[in-house]
Amino acid sequence: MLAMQFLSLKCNRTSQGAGADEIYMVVNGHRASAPEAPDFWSMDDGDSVGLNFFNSGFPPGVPETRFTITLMEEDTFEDDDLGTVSFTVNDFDWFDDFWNKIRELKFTGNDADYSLFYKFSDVL
Ligand SMILES: [Ca+2]
Ligand SMILES: [Ca+2]
Repeated sequence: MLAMQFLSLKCNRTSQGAGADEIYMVVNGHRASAPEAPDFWSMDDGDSVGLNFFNSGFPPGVPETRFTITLMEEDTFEDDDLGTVSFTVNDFDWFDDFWNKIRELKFTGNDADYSLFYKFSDVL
């Protein structure tokens, strides 16, 4: 079945406020973050983290299914929303190196600048 394969997340600029960001993602309603506690990636300007997971919320044979990805920054009282990107596979050109192309999503809310790299993958 078709899935998003998340490759890496790069912090080009942290969000408003001093110091590093505590980043997690919400992918189709499910929180995705660092594999061990603490439950986020601590990221500063120029940092990059390798990701190695697939979105698993995508039913087989349903390219209309929507991917919705939100990048969040954890704070003590209220987490900051750094932006949401939403698309379906049908928004892309199947004949333009569909499976191999490394794609980038940008998240620029709260004065931040993050790049999330992924590709589409056919997983069993
Ligand atoms: Ca924070
Ligand atoms: Ca914050």
